[in-house]
Amino acid sequence: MTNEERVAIEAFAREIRIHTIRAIGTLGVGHIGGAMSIVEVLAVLYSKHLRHDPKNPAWRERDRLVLSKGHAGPALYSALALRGFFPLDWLLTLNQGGTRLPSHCDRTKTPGIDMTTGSLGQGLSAACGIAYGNRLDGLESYTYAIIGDGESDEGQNWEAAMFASHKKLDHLIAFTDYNKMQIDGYTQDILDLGDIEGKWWGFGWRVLRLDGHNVEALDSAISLAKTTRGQPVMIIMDTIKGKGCSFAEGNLGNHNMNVTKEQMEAALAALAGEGREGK
Ligand SMILES: Cc1ncc(C[n+]2csc(CCOP(=O)(O)OP(=O)(O)O)c2C)c(N)n1
Repeated sequence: MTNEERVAIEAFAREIRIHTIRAIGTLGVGHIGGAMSIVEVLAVLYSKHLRHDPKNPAWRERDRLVLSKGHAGPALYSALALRGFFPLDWLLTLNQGGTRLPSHCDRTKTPGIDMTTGSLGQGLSAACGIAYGNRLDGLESYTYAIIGDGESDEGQNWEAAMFASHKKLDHLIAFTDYNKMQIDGYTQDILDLGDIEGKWWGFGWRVLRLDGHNVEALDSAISLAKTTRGQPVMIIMDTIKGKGCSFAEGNLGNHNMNVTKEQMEAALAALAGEGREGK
């Protein structure tokens, strides 16, 4: 990745954060923590890897994304709006009456959303079905899925894991947003995932691990994943829940939190400052 590319993707990530914080802050409540931790992967996917056409969201040859942790929808909506799938001002209608942007992803409401999610544990199975179906249809499209670490406590993921490797779904690339937290505490305390890399490896997946806020590492891993043949790929992203949002980062209560106008404005000012300094 060139330096210019890195700077552009990091700027895109900052914009995703800004719009997501503004959308949730305008509503006054929302899933800020788990939205912030997937910002960089969304920025890299929508800048470089995920084939899409904002003017034709249903383009048959597109790549698909299943955001299985559907409560992080607001971050994906910001990425989609910035890419031109719909006007940016839709973001300020988040989860309000008549909106096309519900708190959790709904493929029947929002252009660019490929799968309805929110009931945790189901998205990877859906992604397997999409990847398998696309292969049967002779499409070269990749299917991406993002699952949470808390969500990984759900047994259905492991059935999907077995299915994907059994069917050699090499156009399926999944990410675990390993931010170590879930709704009511640390994943380690609720239901520990133990050797998470070993588990995916044992289920027959190629496993990569990286800092999920490093856009260069994400870009290299996704490139490598796309060249993998004969098995699906799991990219475990070490992330920070609430990353880059002053009132949420480091706060164990950041899963679905109330946001005051002052908190929102302070967070937006900090991000604008980073942008000016070129951080
Ligand atoms: C089947 C199901 N059970 C419970 C919930 C409630 N819930 C919403 S988010 C969440 C925690 C998810 O944790 P994680 O996957 O780690 O997401 P993140 O911390 O990254 O936001 C839970 C239990 C749900 N949405 N679906």
